[in-house]
Amino acid sequence: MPDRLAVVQCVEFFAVHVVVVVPTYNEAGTIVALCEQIRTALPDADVLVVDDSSPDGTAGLVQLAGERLGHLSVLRQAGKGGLGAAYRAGFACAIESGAEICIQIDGDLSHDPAVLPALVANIEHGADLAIGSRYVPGGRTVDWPRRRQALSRWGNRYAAGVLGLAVNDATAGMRAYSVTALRQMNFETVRADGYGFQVEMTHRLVRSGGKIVEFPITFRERVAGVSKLSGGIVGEALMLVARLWLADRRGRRQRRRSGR
Ligand SMILES: Nc1nc2c(ncn2[C@@H]2O[C@H](COP(=O)(O)OP(=O)(O)OP(=O)(O)O)[C@@H](O)[C@H]2O)c(=O)[nH]1
Ligand SMILES: [Mg+2]
Repeated sequence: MPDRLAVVQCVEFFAVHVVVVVPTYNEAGTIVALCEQIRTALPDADVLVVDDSSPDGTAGLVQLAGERLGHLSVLRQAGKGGLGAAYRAGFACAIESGAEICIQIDGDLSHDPAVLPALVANIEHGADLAIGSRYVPGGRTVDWPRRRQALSRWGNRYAAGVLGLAVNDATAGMRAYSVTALRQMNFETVRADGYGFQVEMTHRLVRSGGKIVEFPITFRERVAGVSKLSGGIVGEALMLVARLWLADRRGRRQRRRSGR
């Protein structure tokens, strides 16, 4: 069972180095507004957009916005490599720049940046991972088609049930990690590339004894652009849960044999 902390509601001023990592592939319709909203929510944070050479020119828009907003840069990847690869590269870059807290947020305005200070506050109060959760009381999903909602709900139940994660929204894309926890869990070796990345990261954090807080958020359907969800990504996540379950079982057996 993950160690549970009470959710911190009040937001205070902080002096830690926060980097907000935004993975993008063809998010030209929303990325500038998102960066502006992040700047308003967290005026002192650095924003790092990790773009996989989006054909719609997302990276160029970020560069222009960076000249106006400051503390906003773009990490250009050679081609579409998946969400996991983008986050691994973004976290590594953020940590190298001295980040103490790394935040994840989608580039399509599905997540409200106004919640970011609350996520940071929860890390500052001792959590290793603060999740912006759709599936705790107060959390919800707006305007998502029923089929998409069902996939997300049942995907979460499957992952949490099979792996015993005791987390309500293990696939959530809006999160904050303490860099200490990221280092301890060797995030560079996380293998999943699609949405399974969130599940594999959650699993690692739980297994390493990390403290998790889930904070309620409202998730909205994207306002522009198209979804990158594919059958391959869902398949990868299903296989991933099976792989992690087997690894857990192997670990339990080895510990029993060695009497630990
Ligand atoms: N760099 C990078 N970003 C990606 C890739 N795939 C998805 N993303 C970004 O990851 C974030 C989440 O992806 P979405 O397609 O919005 O996923 P979703 O929110 O589950 O699905 P929809 O909102 O229905 O599209 C968005 O900012 C995407 O642009 C990728 O291969 N590389
Ligand atoms: Mg989205």
